[in-house]
Amino acid sequence: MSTTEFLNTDPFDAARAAADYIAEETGIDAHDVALVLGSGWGDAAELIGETTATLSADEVPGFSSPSVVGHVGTIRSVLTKEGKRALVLGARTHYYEGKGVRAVVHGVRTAAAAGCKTLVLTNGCGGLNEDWTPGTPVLISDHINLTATSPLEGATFVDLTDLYSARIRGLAREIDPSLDEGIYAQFTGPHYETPAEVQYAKRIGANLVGMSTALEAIAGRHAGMEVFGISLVTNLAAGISPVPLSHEEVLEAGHAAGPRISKLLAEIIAKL
Ligand code: 8IG
Repeated sequence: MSTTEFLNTDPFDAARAAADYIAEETGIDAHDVALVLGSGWGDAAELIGETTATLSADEVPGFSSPSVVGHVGTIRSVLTKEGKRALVLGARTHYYEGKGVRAVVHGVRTAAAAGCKTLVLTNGCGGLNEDWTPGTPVLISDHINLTATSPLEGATFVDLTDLYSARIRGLAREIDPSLDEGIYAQFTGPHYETPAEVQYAKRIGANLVGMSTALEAIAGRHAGMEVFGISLVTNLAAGISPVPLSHEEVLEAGHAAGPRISKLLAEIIAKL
């Protein structure tokens, strides 16, 4: 499916076509849980189970290769020890890529069409709480959508009161009681915030800032999935620390967090 064809197709038909392709190529008629891997989470899928099929994102209808180097461009079918089928989407489309909101949530809609009842969204983001040193995982309890757009079109009035599943957050805290919760503000990016924008985000109630997740969560809820979101704070948001972190420190912290967040994610999926 070319970009033009994709834009001219009903988004739910496009998701159906992608899900049919995935079922055909993986040999799995219905997946149970979808996992979207954000920055810092690439290796976290390894512990979830055994990968039984790997598709390149650009071969699946409506998907395209990620434009950010380091973002994994594959779609994998993983079999967990508990016998659940996980669809691991390593190919997130960001709003800042300019492909439109339909493209941003195509993976989420495809996951729903592929049978997924649970949507696990991960991301790397900036933190506003100084206690959250780089490498800290934080459960998303709610979001503020600052993109000025929605994945829903027309008179689609979806209730978002309990968008981020309290049930799954509870499971995560049973695994690791030290996990904090935060409110995620999705900015459009691709630039990072100014210090004034970070203070604005703080005043309106956010403590995590990033460039993804909120639009996908809305589409996930609309598609009927139970949504769980978890952020990896990879840096303090602009202006929060008087001493700017070095890029090396950030990379090092993210790397050091790898085993902890991988194990956490695997244990959450095992408990769903
Ligand atoms: I990694 O500080 C990462 N992604 N908007 N702000 C925004 N996105 C991010 C940040 C950040 N860090």
